[in-house]
Amino acid sequence: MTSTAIVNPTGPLVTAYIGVGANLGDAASQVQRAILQLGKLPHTSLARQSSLFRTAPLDAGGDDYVNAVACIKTGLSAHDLLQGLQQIEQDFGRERPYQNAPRTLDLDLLLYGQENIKDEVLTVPHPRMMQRAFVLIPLLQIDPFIVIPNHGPAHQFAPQVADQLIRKL
Ligand code: PH2
Ligand code: MG
Ligand code: MG
Repeated sequence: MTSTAIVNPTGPLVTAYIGVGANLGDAASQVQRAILQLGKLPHTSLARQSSLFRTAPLDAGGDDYVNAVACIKTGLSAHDLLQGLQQIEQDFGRERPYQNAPRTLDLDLLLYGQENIKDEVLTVPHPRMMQRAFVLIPLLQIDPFIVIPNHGPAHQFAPQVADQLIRKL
């Protein structure tokens, strides 16, 4: 990261949730190491992480994914956090040959406090998180009562993803 703006250096940290996925290389190792890297971003600590899950690719080809969700506390703005996530993806050799191509690491900003953000680079809450078992199930594991801004309690979406293959590693 080139520069890091702190939202409010004396104020409370923001709780953010990150979706982590990989289906290229040693996916489980990459996911676990990436989660630890999240806690090394500036002004950021790792609060909780879900189990690692093996999941069937959704709207994508390639091998099964390994997915997890991490909860961090951060003083970074949402956009600086996004830059940090993209830097970690780069450090893990992420390439983007085509949309939803198999990847060594994918880090998606799911939730940033209670904020709704929509601009050219960032949409938060992540617009497809309610339809994805590989996000919802790990998210509910670490926070069963989490509420998605503008959408309500996350658990209400679980029945709609019950047909998607996911199992704890
Ligand atoms: N990510 C995608 C598309 N499809 N499927 C699974 N199971 N896990 C993912 O992380 C995933 C996906 C695009 O980011
Ligand atoms: Mg993704
Ligand atoms: Mg992504």
